[in-house]
Amino acid sequence: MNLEQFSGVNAGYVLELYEKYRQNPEAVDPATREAFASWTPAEIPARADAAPSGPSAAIHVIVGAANLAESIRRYGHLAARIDPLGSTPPGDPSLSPRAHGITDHDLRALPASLVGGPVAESAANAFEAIEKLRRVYCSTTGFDYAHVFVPEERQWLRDAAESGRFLPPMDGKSAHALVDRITQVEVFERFLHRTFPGKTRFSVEGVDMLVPILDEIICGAADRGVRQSIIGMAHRGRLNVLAHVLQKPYSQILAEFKDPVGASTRLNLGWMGDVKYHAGARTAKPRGQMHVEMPPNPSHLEAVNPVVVGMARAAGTIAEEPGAPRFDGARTLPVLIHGDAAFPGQGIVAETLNLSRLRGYDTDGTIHIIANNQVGFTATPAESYSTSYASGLARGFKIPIVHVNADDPVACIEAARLAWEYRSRFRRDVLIDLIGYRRHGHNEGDEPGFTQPLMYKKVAAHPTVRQLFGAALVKQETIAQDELDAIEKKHWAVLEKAFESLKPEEDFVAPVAEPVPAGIAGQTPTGVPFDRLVTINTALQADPKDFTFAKKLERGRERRKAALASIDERTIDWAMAEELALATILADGTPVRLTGEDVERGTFSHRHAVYHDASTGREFVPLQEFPQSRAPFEIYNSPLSENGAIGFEFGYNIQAPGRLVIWEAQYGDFINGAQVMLDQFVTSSRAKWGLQPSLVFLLPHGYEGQGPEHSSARPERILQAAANINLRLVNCTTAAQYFHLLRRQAALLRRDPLPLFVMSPKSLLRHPLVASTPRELQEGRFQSVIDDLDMQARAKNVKRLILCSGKVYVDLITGERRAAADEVAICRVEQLYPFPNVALGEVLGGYPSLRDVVWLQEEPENMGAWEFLRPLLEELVAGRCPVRYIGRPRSASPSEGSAAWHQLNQKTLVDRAFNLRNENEAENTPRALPKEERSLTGSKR
Ligand SMILES: Cc1ncc(C[n+]2csc(CCOP(=O)(O)OP(=O)(O)O)c2C)c(N)n1
Repeated sequence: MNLEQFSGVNAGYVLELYEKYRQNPEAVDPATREAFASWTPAEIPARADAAPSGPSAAIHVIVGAANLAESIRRYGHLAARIDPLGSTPPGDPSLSPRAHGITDHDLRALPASLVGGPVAESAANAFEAIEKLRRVYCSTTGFDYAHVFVPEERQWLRDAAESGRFLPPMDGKSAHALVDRITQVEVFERFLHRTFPGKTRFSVEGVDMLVPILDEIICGAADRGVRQSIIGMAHRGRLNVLAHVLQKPYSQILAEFKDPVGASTRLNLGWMGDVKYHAGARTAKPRGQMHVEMPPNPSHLEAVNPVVVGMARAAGTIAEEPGAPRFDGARTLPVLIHGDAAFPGQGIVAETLNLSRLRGYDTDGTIHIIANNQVGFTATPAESYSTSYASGLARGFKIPIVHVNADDPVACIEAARLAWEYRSRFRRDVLIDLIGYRRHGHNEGDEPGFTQPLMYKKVAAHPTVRQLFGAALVKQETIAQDELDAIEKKHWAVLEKAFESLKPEEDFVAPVAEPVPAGIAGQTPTGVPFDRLVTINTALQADPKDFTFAKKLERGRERRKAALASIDERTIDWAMAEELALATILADGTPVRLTGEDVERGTFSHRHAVYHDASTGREFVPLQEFPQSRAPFEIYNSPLSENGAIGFEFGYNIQAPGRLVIWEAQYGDFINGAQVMLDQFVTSSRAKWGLQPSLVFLLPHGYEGQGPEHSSARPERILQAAANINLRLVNCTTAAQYFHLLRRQAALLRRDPLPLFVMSPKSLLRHPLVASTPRELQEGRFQSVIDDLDMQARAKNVKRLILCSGKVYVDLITGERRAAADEVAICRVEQLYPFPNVALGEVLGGYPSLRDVVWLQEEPENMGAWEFLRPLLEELVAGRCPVRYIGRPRSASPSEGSAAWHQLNQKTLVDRAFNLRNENEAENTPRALPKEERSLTGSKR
């Protein structure tokens, strides 16, 4: 036997203890002293990695005992009985003394202090201490925290588990309260089951302890002064949590089950709403001083995770003072409830966990609970994840995990208390893996026996947690059987009464968004007096003390300093317009948050909102420093995520509707990685849930020869989702337009909030034709349509009106044939949605001799705005002349891959635009699907 076999922490621990003993025998407890007294100096290696070849039996026994203890702490959860359906835990060989070359007899001869920790204090010897350790680690709770790398946290978790200090006392009063709550949870489901047979409710049964766990966490947090808890969860158990944790009235839930067709709210065809198990809620009365809130969520599992975390971040962000805002996580507690198949399967979970420790995203810890019913629809764990547990992903993020058997209420409450205390103390995420089963099929009309016959035989014979816990309490004589029966009757009676007195038409509360006040957007004044712009700009461009700018950036700063020397010079480029817009918004008192991939510098190295001292790296953020500011400015480079990052900003935005929240894509294309967030939250949440988001998206867009992946922000997708005035989509062409657009969005945050999508420029960021004069910032306002200024004097002669949007306008006006094309006018549609019907109508009215109206775009015919606009334009033109299309032909890919082809195609577009002779040619008219595409859907195939 060689000590090297026991190298590592345990050997080290024993040797450390021995060293302590050698220096001062009194420093160790008497039993350890006695054990060490039998060692001879020659047998003791100086260090674990310098072990001699033949240490005595005493050393091997002592090291074996220490290793056994460590193995139980590390791997004990593998032998824990955490499955209520009784499957055999996998176990681990290292949990037996034999694996360490020792016997129970050996352990009895050793002091308990070798095992260490609280269990040793009341144990007579190492054997007893090990047995106690097994009861902690291998019972109905699996403490899984060895992957936590911070020693202080690991020590705390070890002590928390082994001391049992979070175990709730089960005296008569607390046992009564707990069994009452469990009964309420169960009776609610059984009542719905009986009253609405077969109706989908995604019952909590099998993981009923979810509700008491939430109670415990929320009460713990409320006692510690947390003001708001935000719970994110999917379908499973949602109705139960809404009823019992968020106090949503039974009458309202029952009315939703009745689904009153013909109720007044349904008579309006614009009503959309959502199914009942997606609805959100907020407690009407606080629990203590805490409100509990649950945002609505879509079916897309786990998609609500970053939204909740973003909400918590916004709620904890103190945005009253200018400068950088402060975050105080002690105000808010986010709780996320996951499914056991969804947690490992949905990438958004990893994206959200990755936000948890980032500067701009940290919430001081989220409590995660996996409502683990050991099945996902019909899929088994073996089909759902490659990790050992459903919670495996959390390990990589060093999140402590407590696996707990959902049939042991006391263990569940202990897990909840430990989780809250850990979160509160270390301000980090923690996870409870609540392992139960699913009493019914995936939904209540589903037959689980088709796919899980054995499991469901067990489930059918398995008593509920209420029955098990009740029986145990009766057996212990903590509570009498008739008391249990009375509790059950009481809860039935409450539900029956609510049902009998139900008036579905009145009790049904439909979500309705505030109607949009007509025309406010167009009337919003956004100009800023020149003097004020000069004062603010001077402050922004002032050099901070002892700060060395990078040489190349100094030139840019000089340009910005000089830009307001004259009111009529075209000196304001895109980045400067943005900086002045944000500064004036802050000076008006509206907080701003700007995030996205590399936003601090800007993807195109144009923004420089954060400077880094060239010699020290120190940061300087002018928008946080200028004295005119009355509100905080936060700016963070986001992690490399779109779905998680947008979900987070959406949550932040709906929680703090008075702040201007902007997310910028690296290139507009990449927003398609967040299609779930766009479809499920940003564009539809108003119609489904009555939310009023106002998030701003800056999406670099434009055909510049970079290929299919850096050209299009896919405006067609945004337009497809545009209806009922649910968003604004803008593709504007001047720095001043952008300035007014941002200021308008800030001004409308309270009065007319809508998400804003901006197709933002790339090469045009610095283009002289896009630059504006200070006067345009002072006097103008955002224009949804800009008519052709050059043509107005000759409007009578104009035969073709070209309508276009964004960068292609610059290609047109810089085209060789522009100067000579007297009969062609070019009008910019700066706002694509809401469609500027009136403004465009006025433009058309100004050209009496039109022979055609052309929509010209860079995107292929099946992309861009054309298919959305065509019926609108045809209606507007009303048969006066044909409406034609000029653009790339239909294509499966957004653009050509070669820069040379791009140039050729772009030139062809421009040439066609000015070629009036081809007005009857087929390629200029709207075309039906090409033949070969149609044949694929034809009857012969
Ligand atoms: C993104 C997404 N994919 C698929 C589904 C369809 N679906 C709904 S529930 C479910 C099973 C979820 O299993 P689990 O996460 O274990 O939760 P449980 O229903 O068992 O509570 C599936 C596949 C969905 N809602 N969302």
